[in-house]
Parts: sequence; structure tokens; C-alpha cells
Amino acid sequence: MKQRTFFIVKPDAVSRNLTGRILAELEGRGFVIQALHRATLDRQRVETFYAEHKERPFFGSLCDFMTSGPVVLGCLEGEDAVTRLRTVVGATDPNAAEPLTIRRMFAIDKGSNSVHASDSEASAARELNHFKDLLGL
Ligand code: 3AN
Repeated sequence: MKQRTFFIVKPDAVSRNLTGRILAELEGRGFVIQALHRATLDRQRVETFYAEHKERPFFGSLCDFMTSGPVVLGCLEGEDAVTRLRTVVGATDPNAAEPLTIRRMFAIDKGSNSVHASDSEASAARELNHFKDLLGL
């Protein structure tokens, strides 16, 4: 079934000039970019986006990191896009991620892990809605 999902190329990857390589990986694996936008996110938008992690010890550093520099966010379409993108992105910790996943190839550590990908259909809908102004959706 064709689906849409949401992704962010995080500040660690944008600052290392990896955006194009990551987007090429996504297109190469059959995803179609439906919307794309580069921005430096403000704190309020990031805190709302990651609200489910509010009580976790890394919440402050996660929000610091995600507002530390530009990101590239977008909407991808493809067959079973939500689950397939999670597989292509790999585990949160790049050392635990499968070979040839984006995080294994590009990420630095659990925090600076290069890419966000929605973890469910409901999250994809919520996250696309959260960024619809920037994405023009
Ligand atoms: P994922 O992005 O793999 O779904 P989540 O949803 O558990 O991971 O966590 C959201 C984000 O919070 C991660 N992408 C990562 O940047 C950060 N994060 C998760 N766990 C840790 C941790 N133990 N230490 C630092 N940052 C973390």
C-alpha cells in the first residue's frame, strides 16, 4: 500500500554536508520525495515534536541538538513507506544498526544519529501535520 512518511536529516548530517548522500540513499531505495525544506527549528517546535520524550533524561540535550543548526525535513512516499523507512534508517544507536542502514553508514552516536523517521502511521500523520507549514502540505 502506498503511504507517506516524515523524515528529518538532523543537524549532525547537514553540518557534515551529507544531505545529498542521504537523500540519494532514500531515492535509490525507492522512496519518492514529495516535499523538502531546510530550516533551523525553534525550541518550541522541537519540544512539541518530541513531547513524548519530555520525561526522559536526554530530552534537554535532544532539544539543544535539534535546534543547534539547520535540518532538512521532508515527506517521502512509497510502498509501506513508514515501516520501510524505519528499516532503511536503522537502530537509534548506530553501533547497533544493521550494515547499510543510514545510521550505520553516517551517524555519530545515539544522539547525533543523522536521521529521524516516523515510527508509525499515526506518528507520520501527526508529524507531517506538525510541519505542514514548512512543507507546504
Ligand atoms: P528513534 O529516533 O530511533 O525512533 P527514539 O524515538 O527512541 O529513537 O528517540 C528519539 C531521539 O532521541 C533519537 N533519534 C535520538 O536522537 C534521541 N535519543 C534516544 N535515546 C537516546 C539516548 N539514550 N541518548 C541520547 N539521545 C537519545
